[in-house]
Amino acid sequence: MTLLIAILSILFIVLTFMVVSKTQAILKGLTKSEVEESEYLGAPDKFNSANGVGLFAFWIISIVGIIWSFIVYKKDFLPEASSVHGKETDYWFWVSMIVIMIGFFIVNTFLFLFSYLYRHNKNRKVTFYTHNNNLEIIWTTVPAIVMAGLVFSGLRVWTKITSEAPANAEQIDIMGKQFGWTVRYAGVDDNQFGKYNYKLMDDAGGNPMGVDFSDPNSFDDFSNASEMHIPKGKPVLLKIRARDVLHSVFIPHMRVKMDAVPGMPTKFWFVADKSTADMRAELGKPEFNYEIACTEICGRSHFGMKLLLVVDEPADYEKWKKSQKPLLTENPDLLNKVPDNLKAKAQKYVASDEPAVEVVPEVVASRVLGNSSKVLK
Ligand SMILES: [Cu+2]
Repeated sequence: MTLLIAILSILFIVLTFMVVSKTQAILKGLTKSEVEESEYLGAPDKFNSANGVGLFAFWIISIVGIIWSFIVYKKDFLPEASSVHGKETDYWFWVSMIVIMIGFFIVNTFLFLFSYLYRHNKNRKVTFYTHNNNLEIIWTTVPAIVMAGLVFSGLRVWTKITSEAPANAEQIDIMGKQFGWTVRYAGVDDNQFGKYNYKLMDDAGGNPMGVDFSDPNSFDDFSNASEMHIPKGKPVLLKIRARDVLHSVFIPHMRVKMDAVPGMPTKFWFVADKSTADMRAELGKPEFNYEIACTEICGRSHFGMKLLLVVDEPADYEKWKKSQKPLLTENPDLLNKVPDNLKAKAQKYVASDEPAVEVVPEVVASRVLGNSSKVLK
């Protein structure tokens, strides 16, 4: 690779030098009184032919290269979208791509063909042709109509994607921080999120998302820093926030992308229509997993900022939700943050029917580090 770059660099320098010296020679030629007879203008028709043929050959090689690279690298494209809106955006992406490519090929074919057909010939006089109204009307209106069609159809899809989420959407609170994602669910008892406040964010205290425990809706909220589950075929609304710097939620297979901005909550709703199991079968890859990546350069470990995404069948999803432990159960010390008048209500989540587990400091540390592995005594 280094050798190739070196050869190309030398070639570039040599060609630049040749262009400069030729230009100087032509300029010198122009100062002569008998321009028509000059050695540089008109005389070397064979050079003009070589240039014309070379330009057209360049275009043919380019077309072959474009088609070849498309065929060879098609296997690296993302598979068909796993979300309802994703199929629609993909459709319009390809419609735009085809329209643009048709225009690109027509314009460039004429450009290179004309530079060959109408190369200089001393026996041919240039026609002075100022304009042609009909031609201008055609090449203005046709692209205008096509472009307007693309813009309006895109706008229609975009309005739908960014519309309010359906009322039955499964809501998930997702927070980006250097360097990981943490998700919170509203809990199976009330299905309501408790409030949060950035002032309450406390990694050491087991509350990295700043959940407000003076709000009883928080009591059954549960959180996960190692994976996010969503149900297949149901609308999911991501409530997106960032704790420190700009991040961006990116689920490539779902065609989901939305910035996470500190101090400015954003959202994105979508319907996943292929479960993790469906995708494994479709791709023939039993180890396939969806992932949520960060697509905003957010610091040194940006590249590692990802979260496992599991798309479950709705029944499995409900089962998974029930198996998750509320924040209060995971970290009983959080009971101290509950106001006295609500302690009785919160107690239910702390003293569960299971035998009391003693939480060792490593549990808190592992949660803060975004690692779900629990170290229990
Ligand atoms: Cu990030």
